[in-house]
Amino acid sequence: MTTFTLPFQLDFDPHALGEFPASKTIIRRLSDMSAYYQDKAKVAELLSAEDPTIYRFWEIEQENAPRGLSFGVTCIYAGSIGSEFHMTKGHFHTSPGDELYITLSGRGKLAMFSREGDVKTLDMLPGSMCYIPTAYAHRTINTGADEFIFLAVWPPSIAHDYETILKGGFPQLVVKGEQEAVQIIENPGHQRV
Ligand code: PAN
Ligand code: ZN
Repeated sequence: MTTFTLPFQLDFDPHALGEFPASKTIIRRLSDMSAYYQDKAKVAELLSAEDPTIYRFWEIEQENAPRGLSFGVTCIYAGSIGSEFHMTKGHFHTSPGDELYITLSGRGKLAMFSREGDVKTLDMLPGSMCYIPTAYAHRTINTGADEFIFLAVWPPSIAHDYETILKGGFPQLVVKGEQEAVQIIENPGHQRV
């Protein structure tokens, strides 16, 4: 477990995240995410040859919960599964706790939706900060040709609900259209869970 004496400064290179002093490193490969992509034939084809890493994230959980802030860095590698760009699983927060995403490198989208039916898709570019209210499920998508890397900051009291997305998906899909255009389309398989 990484411990820091407060206050502290942390300098890190987003392109050398192996050195990030995380207390937890999570790797999501295609085999962990086959249920999340629409093109099941493409998933099976890719998995028969290799098991590509889709993204990785490094977390530092605040040890004095509920006080303080937890934070982490996510790197989504460039690529797509069929027409869908590489993306995170996405989740709801199950207890009150908003979150900030700050883009460090690359380009992507932040897909969000609330149970009340509000759907938002925001751009994430270096220098942009996105505010995610508690009630919104959130997923990030790498729409560029390079690694997409962002910093996330959240209160340590929250828990993550992945089940709802696993069962019902997001209402929107971010896909590669004609001439590599980034398109946001409706997900015909989305179910309210
Ligand atoms: C982020 C995410 C991270 C990975 O730190 O956990 O980007 O995405 P998934 O958790 O959906 O796999 C965050 O939103 N924390 O709350
Ligand atoms: Zn979150």
